[in-house]
Amino acid sequence: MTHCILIGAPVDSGQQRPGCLMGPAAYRVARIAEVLKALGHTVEDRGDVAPGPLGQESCANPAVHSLPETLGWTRALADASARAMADGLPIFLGGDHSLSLGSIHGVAAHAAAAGRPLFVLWLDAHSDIHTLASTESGNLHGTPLAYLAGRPGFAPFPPFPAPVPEANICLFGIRSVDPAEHAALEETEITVNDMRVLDEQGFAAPMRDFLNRVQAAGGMLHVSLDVDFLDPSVAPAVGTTVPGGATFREAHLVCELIHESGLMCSLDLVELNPFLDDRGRTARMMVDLVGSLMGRKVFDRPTRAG
Ligand code: Z70
Ligand code: MN
Ligand code: MN
Ligand code: MN
Repeated sequence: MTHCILIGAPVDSGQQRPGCLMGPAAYRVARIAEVLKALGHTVEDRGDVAPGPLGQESCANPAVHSLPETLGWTRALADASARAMADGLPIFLGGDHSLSLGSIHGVAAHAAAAGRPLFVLWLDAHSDIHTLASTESGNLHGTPLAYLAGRPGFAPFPPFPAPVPEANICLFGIRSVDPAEHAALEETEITVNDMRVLDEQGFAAPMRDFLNRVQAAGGMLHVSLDVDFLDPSVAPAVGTTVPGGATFREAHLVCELIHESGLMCSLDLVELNPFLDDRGRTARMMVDLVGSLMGRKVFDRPTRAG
């Protein structure tokens, strides 16, 4: 039994297709709290976070937009996240992926204070490892991984409390990488399980490899689940659809493996744009995956060791 803390993060400033701000409401309508309670968990809904006050910050890259808004969200979410980590397992209901600049900030502060290594699993079509200098779209939802890895160029942002070592980061399912991101990834130790790797090796073995490493290190695991990790045929409600994503079954398997590991301490649900949904099916799909992440299974049986 886990104490689950729902935190609405209606962030829409990290990209340019309005609608992600409706995400928290859609998850509640899709009965996320009831699904968690039916699995035996306790649930505390802390409502939606309010963005912090707007400053006047700017940066050298003229493409970057909505920087003060995203900074306001980052500060407010970092604070809400650190407080929730002390009380249970926070589930951030997004909101675009720039919310992770704040959610993981708070998680990292908590892990550092607890003296435990933090690991981050990025389930996404994109690598989200732009810096403020390298982004061409100027969409800050493409930057959180660089921020949490402690890469330079985030001057207007609060310093990241304890950068996550590259060896503790795993990208999973990616299939859309910009040239600057490609160059950045090539010089890191970040584990890159792109779709080529998963097509060849399957989803289970690379996932078990990573989870085993987290376990061996006594680590805490943050999972950041972008809707576009999924194939658009099962999850159409995203701004940028990228073909070739995880199927219904592959995504559920990943979630079941994460649950069995018992390692997940915090979760982001990001990029749901309910304005683009088809009768709520993407919201329901995401809530269904949260069910698997939190213990729903068809049969309770000993699982094959990895
Ligand atoms: C591209 C950029 C992105 C969505 C992340 C895409 C970023 N690399 N898009 N998630 N939907 O604009 O920086
Ligand atoms: Mn993303
Ligand atoms: Mn994405
Ligand atoms: Mn984009």
